[in-house]
Amino acid sequence: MIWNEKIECMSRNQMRDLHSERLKELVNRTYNNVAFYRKRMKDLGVKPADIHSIDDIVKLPFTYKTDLRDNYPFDLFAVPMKDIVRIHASSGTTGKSTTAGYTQYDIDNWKELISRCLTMSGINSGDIIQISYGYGLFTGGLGIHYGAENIGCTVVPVSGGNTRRQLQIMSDFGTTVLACTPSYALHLADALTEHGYSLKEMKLKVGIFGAEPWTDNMRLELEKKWGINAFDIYGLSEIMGPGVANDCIEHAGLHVQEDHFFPEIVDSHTKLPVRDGTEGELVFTTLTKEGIPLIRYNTRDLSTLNHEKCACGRTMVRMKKITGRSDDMLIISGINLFPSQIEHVLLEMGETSAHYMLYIDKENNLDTLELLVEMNESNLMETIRDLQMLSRKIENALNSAIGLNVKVRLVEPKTIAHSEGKVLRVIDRRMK
Ligand code: DLL
Repeated sequence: MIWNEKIECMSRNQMRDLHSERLKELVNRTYNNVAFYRKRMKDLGVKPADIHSIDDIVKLPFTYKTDLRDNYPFDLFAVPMKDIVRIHASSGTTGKSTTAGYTQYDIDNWKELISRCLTMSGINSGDIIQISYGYGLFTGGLGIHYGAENIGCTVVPVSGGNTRRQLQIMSDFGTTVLACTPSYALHLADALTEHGYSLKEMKLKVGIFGAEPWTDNMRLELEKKWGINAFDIYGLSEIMGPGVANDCIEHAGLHVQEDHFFPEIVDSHTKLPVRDGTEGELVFTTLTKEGIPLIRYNTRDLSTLNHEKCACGRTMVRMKKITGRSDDMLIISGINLFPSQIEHVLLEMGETSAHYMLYIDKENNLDTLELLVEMNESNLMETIRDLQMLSRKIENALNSAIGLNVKVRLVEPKTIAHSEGKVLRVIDRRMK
């Protein structure tokens, strides 16, 4: 089923016209209402009258997270506060937090976009959706909530945490859709038997997982563990929250809601747009947002774009599943490493769980890596020799996949802290 066939299957030419029309309107609006953008455009010598079509987007300035921080809390808002009906904020794990303001029109659009995402994931009014993303300033819980209600689902707004209760509700209420981070979905799956439940008594059939990078191998693992179809939902609070993009039944990239958010991929170094299929930083221009419209916001998430029509019938551009951010990239002894590469190797081998923690230290000026990996409950080793052999095997696999020496330490299940929201998997102690 397609929620909004007119838009989601629109011809590329029509979509282009819509982009052009909306971009011109956006540039006018931000120039007139946001001092920050007026100044940025003046500094670049660009006026709204210079923007004739979507191709002119390259004339416009980029926006970065630091700009949001510098204008904290409300200086980038484009409407008076009396028109803002909701505020969300990012947690600010890497610095001061950033805020997003929504008008009623923005909230209504968000509801529409989540309705499209959930429908794309095969969900309908017969479903019972357990929303285990956090409710509050984080956009995950409330963001998905309104769209789920809009398509007529039975919404169970559990919010994050309390594993026992999550499983009890899932079993008692007959939850058919679980919405949470992939790492929490893995934790919940691993906790099933410990809390006295079995998969057989659960009615789950779909997972709506996102808010953090996860590999295709993790998708297969979650699908196997839960017996479900797992979908990837992407978004960020600066742009809206969940629902900026979502993958369809084909699992061949995430459809970007490009009638509202125009995507570009730019080279990480030159910041120049690259062709379809070339990886770079994902940049969004919010074409319709009223509360806090952003022009060319550089997400730092790494992806590629594909404008070919999807087998599902949708024409909306697809972005490749995100496996990391340019600022997540670790440089170890000069070699670039994304944490997702470790997840990929572990799941490919399939002999441990996917719960890990990577510690990076500096010894005698050399970077060292120690990887703690949890064993599977079902695959606990009998002897120290077996443990050592498996550790060596993982070390070798990591070495050939990433070209780095990693010391692997296998630990018992539940030794590593499991997250209820976004997972933390790397502790870099080199600076301390
Ligand atoms: O994480 C919004 C969200 C909530 C998305 C629930 C999906 C589900 P922020 O806290 O602002 O917003 O974090 C945004 O998280 O720039 C990505 O780096 C990462 N991220 C979000 N979704 C995905 C995903 C929410 N599906 C940042 N895959 C983004 C990979 C993701 N990374």
